[in-house]
Amino acid sequence: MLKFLLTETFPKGVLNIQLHRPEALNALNTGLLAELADTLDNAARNDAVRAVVISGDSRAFAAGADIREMADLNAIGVMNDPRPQHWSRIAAFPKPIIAAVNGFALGGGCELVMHADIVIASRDARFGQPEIKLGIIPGAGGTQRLIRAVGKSLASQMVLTGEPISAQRAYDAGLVSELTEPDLTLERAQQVAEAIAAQAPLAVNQAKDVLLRAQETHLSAGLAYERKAFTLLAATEDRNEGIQAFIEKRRPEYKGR
Ligand code: DAK
Repeated sequence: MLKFLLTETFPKGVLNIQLHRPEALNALNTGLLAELADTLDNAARNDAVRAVVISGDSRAFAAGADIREMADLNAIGVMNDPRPQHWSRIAAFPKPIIAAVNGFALGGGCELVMHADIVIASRDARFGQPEIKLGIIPGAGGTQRLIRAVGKSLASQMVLTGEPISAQRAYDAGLVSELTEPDLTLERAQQVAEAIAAQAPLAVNQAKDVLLRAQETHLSAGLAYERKAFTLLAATEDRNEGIQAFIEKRRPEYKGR
């Protein structure tokens, strides 16, 4: 029984996860993060799930880590904090994640957005890393992923001033792939997730893996990694099905084999 999330799996292979702590603007307390990591672990093992949409509500995607909870932690508490392990499990989820962002995505909320493969945002969304205003710095990859997403100058400005940016700015900088009207964000994210869920699952998972690898490595190693994944997929039934369906002018029926 989940306390901080609402989940629904749709027949076309999309799992929707809604962060649900509206009284705290969906602040990511330890319980919520644990539920999210557990839910994704289960989804990784469930063949019926091909893509995941993570959303908040109209006011906030998530306003960061739970500041009240953080206030109780001393240095030893931070060292023994289970949250980095939850974040690692979220980062290791092998299927595509689409973030549907309305309202605030701040601190850990912005970092969660950057754990998604694709970000669809409402025109009223705000993205920021305000930790500096609390005397701390981002702790779930915010400095590293933000710089890769928006470049050095804008990332440094956001992290060092703590000031948020608009959805338009986030879109222009490449943090967001599409902007929508506020009441269409979730619907659009679901459409994108369904489009992915209709593709060959093994190819989708390999594509995600190789795309993420691009952030970890230099070009020649990344290209070699891509070549290995490409070759591996030549051994799948779905690759034959995809090509055969094109030749026969019909829709492919992928089996994940
Ligand atoms: N934590 C706890 N409660 C929060 C919250 C948060 N981050 N953000 C908002 N709330 C609560 C408010 O306290 C308020 O509760 P009540 O007073 O009604 O009980 C309720 O949500 C509504 O918020 P406001 O009344 O403040 O709403 P406004 O519209 O006036 O302002 C706001 C919205 C988003 C501008 C404001 O709430 C705000 O500035 N929130 C804090 C944003 C923030 O600083 N976020 C960064 C938190 S630090 C780590 C990994 C990650 C992190 C740390 C460690 N490890 C792996 C070790 C991440 C750190 C952070 O994210």
